[in-house]
Amino acid sequence: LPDVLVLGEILVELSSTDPLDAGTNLTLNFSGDALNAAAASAAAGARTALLARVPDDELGDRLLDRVVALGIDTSLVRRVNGQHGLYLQHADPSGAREFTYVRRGSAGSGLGPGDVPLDLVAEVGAVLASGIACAISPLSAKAVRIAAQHSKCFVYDPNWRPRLVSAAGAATHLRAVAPYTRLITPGWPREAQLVADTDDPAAACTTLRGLGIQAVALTRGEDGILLDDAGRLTEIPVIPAPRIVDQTGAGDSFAGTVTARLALGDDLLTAVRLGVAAASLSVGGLGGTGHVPTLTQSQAHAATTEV
Ligand code: KDG
Repeated sequence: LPDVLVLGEILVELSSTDPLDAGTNLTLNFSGDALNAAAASAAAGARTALLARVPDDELGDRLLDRVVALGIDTSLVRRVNGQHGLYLQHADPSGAREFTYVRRGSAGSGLGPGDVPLDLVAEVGAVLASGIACAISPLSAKAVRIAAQHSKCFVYDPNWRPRLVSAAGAATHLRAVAPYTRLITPGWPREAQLVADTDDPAAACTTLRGLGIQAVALTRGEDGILLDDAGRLTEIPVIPAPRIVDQTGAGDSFAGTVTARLALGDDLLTAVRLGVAAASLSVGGLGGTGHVPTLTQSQAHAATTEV
C-alpha cells in the first residue's frame, strides 16, 4: 500500500535555457506537476504511486522508465491508445517563464472517475492533486473530486495556469474540493485571490478555511510561507537557493514533500519546513524533475536556517 497517491497527467517536457526560437536546442525530459510532486514525495521518504494514463507507445515506455527511476510506483498507471501531452519551456533563472502546451485531447487528460480505485484512495496516507488536473478536462476534474472525497488527507495545489483555465474556472475547481481538503498550497496573491477578495494574506487564509479547508500554506515567494492551521498562524521564512537554474516545479516539490511528510505522520509545521527546503534545492536543475533533492539533503538544508 502506498503512503501517497498523486493524480494527474505526466507530460513530455522540452526545455532550454535559451529563448525558444528556430535553432534552439531543447532538452527532452518527462515532467508535469503530478510527476514533479510525486518525485519529491518519493524522495522525501514516502512510498508514492502515480495515478495517470500514459500512451502505449515507445516514448511512453521511456517515460515510465524515468518514473520508476525516480522511485515512483507505476502499478496504477494505465497504458492507453492516444497522444502524449507536451510542453515547451524557456527556463529563465529569474523565475520568469512561459509554457507552450501541446496537450489538448491527450491520453493523460482522459483520466476519469472510473480510473480511481476508491478503496485504495481511502486507505493511503494522503492524496495529492492540483488544479492542472482539474483544468485539462472535465473528466479529470471529476476524478480529482472523487479522490478528494474519499481521501482521509487530501492536499490540493491550485497551480493556476491561465493558458489552461480561466480565473472563474480555477475558482470553481478549488471550491469543489475545498470541503474535503486537509491542506491547500496557493500562491500569494494570484491563486489565493481566485476565491478571496482581499489584499491581506491572513484574511485570505481565513476565507479559504471558510470554504471547508482545514489548513492553508500560502506561498509568498521571497516573503516565505504563511501557514494557517485551523486558525493558528505561523510564518516560515524561505531558505535561499544555493543554485538557481530553473524554477519550474519548485511549487510541486513543496507540495509533494509536505504531502509525503504528512502521510508519514509528521506534524504540519515540520512537514512545511522540509517542503521549503526541498523546493529551495529543487531549482538547481533544468526542468520540473531536473534536480530532486534527497531527504538527507533537504533536512540538512532546512537545518541551515533553524533557530
Ligand atoms: O509546476 C510546473 C508545471 O507547470 C510544469 O511541469 C508543466 O505540468 C505542467 C503544466 O501543466 O503546466
